[in-house]
Amino acid sequence: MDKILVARAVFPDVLERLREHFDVDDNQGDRILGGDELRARLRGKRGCFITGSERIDAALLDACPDLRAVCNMAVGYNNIDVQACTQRKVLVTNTPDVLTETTADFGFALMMATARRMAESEHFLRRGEWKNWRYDMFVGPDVHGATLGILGMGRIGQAIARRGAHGFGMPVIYHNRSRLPLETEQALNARYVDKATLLREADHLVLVLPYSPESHHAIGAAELALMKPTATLTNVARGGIVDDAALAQALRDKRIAAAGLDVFEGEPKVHPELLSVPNVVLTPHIASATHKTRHAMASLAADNLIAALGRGPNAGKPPTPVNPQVLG
Ligand code: 8YV
Repeated sequence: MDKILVARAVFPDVLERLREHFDVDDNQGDRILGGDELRARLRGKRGCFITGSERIDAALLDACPDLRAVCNMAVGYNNIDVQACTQRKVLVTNTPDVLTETTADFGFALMMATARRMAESEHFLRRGEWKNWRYDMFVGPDVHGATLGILGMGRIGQAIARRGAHGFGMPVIYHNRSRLPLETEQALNARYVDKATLLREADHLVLVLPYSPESHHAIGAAELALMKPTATLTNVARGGIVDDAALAQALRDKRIAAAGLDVFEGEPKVHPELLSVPNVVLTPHIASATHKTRHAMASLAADNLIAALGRGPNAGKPPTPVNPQVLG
């Protein structure tokens, strides 16, 4: 039986299914496996089930030459050096589609909570500071009818645009590496603009682009300076796309009205300045966290691993490969 590592705690039924096919080294204690320990546990394994928290790089692959499949329980795979995997004929898989609508729900909710100052006003109430109603208490910008800006118009970006366009009457502007087909733009009430126009015109800007060296600090001081002082910024993509220090400064200076962040540079650490500014809603990377979706993500990662190592009904045909050329 092939040996695999399940690097993090996972749903018991998913683990059981993996045990039907493999000799499983699991980590249900969920202690984070650091560099050396991850390397030691991966040695001799043919496959691994990981999450966005584990890093797979060339050095690790060289130390674990038996490894043939790296299956991520996440749609984003910036934690994996895909090129190094492809060069060594290691298959990489991710979990697209199953989390699109759930993540879009959360992105939209975070944007609304940010615009309507829900966290800030809740903290005020909990501190016992609510003595009187006032006409201007926690007023903020409207969401309905405002211009929704989307940076990164993939599956999740489009699902957020749909919510804004059809539920809230929002004109949508977007910037992306490639432009959407005209029919899709029309269906989403979306207009393609350059990045500077997006920053200047959006009332609520939502980031949904993948993290890569090209998107590192795509939003920094210069970009924040282009935004409207009444605008909000929401990030449900990856930490590192936003320069958190520059954002904290912009929030403190009221350069923009507010931000909603589900992801952070160097998470689970959060920039200390972000913890002290009031006009930011902070959540611990939970955009895909519904029972159904997390289970679907884990099941899909397991399906990929089982098929990648030549087992089960889809043997040799993992459903969502990132580097399918390895299969060919
Ligand atoms: C995961 C995510 O919860 O899928 C992604 O890319 O960011 C989240 O849905 C996280 O990466 C854990 O694997």
